Amino acid sequence: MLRIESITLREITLALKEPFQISSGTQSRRRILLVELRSSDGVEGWGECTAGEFPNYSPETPDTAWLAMREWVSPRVLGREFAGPEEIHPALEINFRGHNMAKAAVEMAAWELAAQAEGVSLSRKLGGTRDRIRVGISLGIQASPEALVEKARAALARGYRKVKIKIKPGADVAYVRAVREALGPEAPLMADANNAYTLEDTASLEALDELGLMMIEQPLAWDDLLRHADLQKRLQTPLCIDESITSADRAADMIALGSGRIVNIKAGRVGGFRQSKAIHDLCAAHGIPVWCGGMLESGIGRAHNVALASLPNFTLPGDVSPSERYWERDIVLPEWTMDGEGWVQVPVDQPGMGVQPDRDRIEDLTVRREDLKAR
Ligand code: OSB
Ligand code: MG
Repeated sequence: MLRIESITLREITLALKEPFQISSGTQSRRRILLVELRSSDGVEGWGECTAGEFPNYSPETPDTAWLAMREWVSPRVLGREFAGPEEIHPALEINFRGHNMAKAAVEMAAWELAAQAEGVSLSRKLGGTRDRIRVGISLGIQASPEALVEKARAALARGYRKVKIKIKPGADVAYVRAVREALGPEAPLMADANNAYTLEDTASLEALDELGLMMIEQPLAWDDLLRHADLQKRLQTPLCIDESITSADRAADMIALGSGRIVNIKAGRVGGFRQSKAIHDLCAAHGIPVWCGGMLESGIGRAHNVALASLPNFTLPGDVSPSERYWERDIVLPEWTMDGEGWVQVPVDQPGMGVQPDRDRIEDLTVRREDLKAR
């Protein structure tokens, strides 16, 4: 039985080591919402909201998520008895549209709380089977092809097993081709357009099709599946869908339409771990590989991603880079590390997510806080 007595919302700001540019904008810092659940037995569960500062990836932002968590998510969760965390997402879906990242932050913290209460790792609580996961890096748009080549070369030397190159019109074919030529035909490269193209301007995408990419991620509109299916018929390279898959039903639509052959699962985008597991299972049944995406999370959201990526059909390296790739100093102890072959260990021998929130540091960084309690 799961009964949540209180939810603490906090906002912190963390400066990125370097600005991260995607086709729809640049960010130099993350405004991060953390949620801390407490059960009637005094067990805690932490979660992180993945909404970006501006609604250029999904419609949510830290401010809309804060409002949604306070006004609509918390009242449905606080003081209620759930048989387990899998009952939370259905309760949040009744006559409550959207706000997936707000819902997910609380739902995922409830899975963490349940894992802590049972003394099992979050990985195993979710059905994870791996002891370590392979990871890649997502490289933002650079000032020149030469600058990108140096970043990609350094990433492979560091051990990353997949190099994702952000692209936009004007920074696409020449950039990716330069990396392919410099790093050779075997280098595990992919491109992510974050919706920068339309079916009317596919020349760049057709040129990218010649460069032996593992996949091209979400070239078309953020909520599109039909046009992606048209595009996939014209390309050899598998399309990977990110933004458009907001639920297990949308993943089923992708499979039925042939909109893509690979899925990037971000638990925040789909409303939490229950939907992530459903998408994982559906894709496994259809022979569709999945990998764990990222939203430049702090060590808390990262812990949840590591646990999710330990499920069996996460067969491709995820955007789950170690703490050092993002921050001078993370907010968990220990920080997330990666070895020289691109492995991140899954903490399966400890209860819950396997890292400790650095409370003193989080307290110092907190700029806004609200305590919500069961009535
Ligand atoms: O499309 O995957 C994306 C970051 C912000 C918004 C969208 C995306 C990303 C990333 C980050 O690629 C990957 C990471 O967390 O390392
Ligand atoms: Mg993406």
